[in-house]
Amino acid sequence: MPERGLIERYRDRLNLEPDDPIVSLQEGTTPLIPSPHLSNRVGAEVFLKFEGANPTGSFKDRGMTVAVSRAKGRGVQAVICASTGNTAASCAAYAARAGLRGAVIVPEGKIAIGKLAQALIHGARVVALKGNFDDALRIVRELSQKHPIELVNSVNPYRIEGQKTGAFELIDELGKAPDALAIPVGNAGNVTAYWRGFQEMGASPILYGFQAAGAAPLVTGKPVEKPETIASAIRIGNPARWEEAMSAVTTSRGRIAAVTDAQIIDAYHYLASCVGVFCEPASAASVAGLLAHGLPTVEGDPKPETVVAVLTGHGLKDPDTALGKAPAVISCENDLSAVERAVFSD
Ligand code: AN7
Repeated sequence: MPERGLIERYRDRLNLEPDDPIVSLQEGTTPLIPSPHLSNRVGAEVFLKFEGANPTGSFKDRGMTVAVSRAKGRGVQAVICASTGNTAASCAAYAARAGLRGAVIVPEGKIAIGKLAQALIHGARVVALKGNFDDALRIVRELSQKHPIELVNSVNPYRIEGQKTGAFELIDELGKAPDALAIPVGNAGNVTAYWRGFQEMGASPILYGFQAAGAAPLVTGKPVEKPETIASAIRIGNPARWEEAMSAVTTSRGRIAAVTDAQIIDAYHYLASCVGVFCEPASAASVAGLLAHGLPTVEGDPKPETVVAVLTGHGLKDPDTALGKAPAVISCENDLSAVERAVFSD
C-alpha cells in the first residue's frame, strides 16, 4: 500500500491517544500543481495545492479523519456540525465510515447542491436552518453541551490538528516551506491550522488570507450580520477562530484582504479554462486575491518567490455556478454535416 491516510503518515505529530482507532478514507497527499501561466501573472512561482482531490472533495477531510478518530476513541455514538456544505459532506462520510450517527445543520438554500447530495447519501440527518452559518454554529455549540454528541466543526481542536498536515505536505514536497501561502478564509480554521503546521516545522511563510467582500469581518474588524457572497462556502460573518487567525497572519507579516464576487468568479473561470483546474468558487478566492492584491510585504522584507495557493474544494461540488458561468451547450441534429458545422463554425 504505497499511499496511506494522513494519520498513518503523521501520527507522531498528531495528538491522538495511542488507542484511538484510525477512521480514514485515505485523505491527504493531494496534488501540488505548478502553474506557469498563473506564475507569469503573479510574478512568482505559483503552485496550486488541490485539496479537491481529497476523498469527499475538500480539505475538511484532513481535520475530519482526526476528529472522528478521536470521537470514536472516546466512545461517542454521534457527531454533529454546522456547515456551509463541505464540513457537512465530510462529517457525513466519516460518520458513515466510523459507524456513528451524523447530523449536519446547514443554512437553508445556501449550500452547493453537490455538498447537499453528499451529506444526504452518506446518511447524515440534514437539517436546513432558517438562518445563516453563524446561527447554526451557535446552535450546535449549545446542543453539543446538552447532549452526548461530538461537535466536529473547526472549534474542535482535533480538526486543526488534522488540517495542519497540509503544511507538512508542502514542506515535504517542495523540500522547504513556500515563501507565502494564499488561502481563502471563512471560519478561519484552515489558516490557523496551516500556521500551526508551519510553526511546528520551524517555518514562517507569509500568510495571505482572502475573504469575500460581502463576508469579510476580518478585514472590516467587526462581525458581519448578514454575510453575502456567491462563494457560499465562505459566507460566514463571525469566524470562530478570529483571534488565532489574526495573530497568525500578523506574526507571518502577511495580511487578510477582501476579494469581490466578480474577482472570485473571474479567478474561478480562469483556473478552469486556462490552468485546467476546476475548484469551487470559495477556493478561487486564494487566486483572486493574488491577482487582485499581488504580493504585498512589510517594508524591507524580500518579495516572495515561491507561493502556494490552497484550492480548498472541488469544482464539481457546485455545478450550478459552473453552468451559470460557462457557455451554452450546442444542440445538434443527428447528421454529419450538422455536427461538422457545430464543431468547426466560429
Ligand atoms: C471550499 O464547510 O466552513 O476558514 O462549514 O468549504 O477554515 O472556515 C467551509 C469553509 C474555504 C474556509 N474553502 O475555511 C463549512 C465551512 C472552502 C470551504 C473554506 C471553507 P475556514
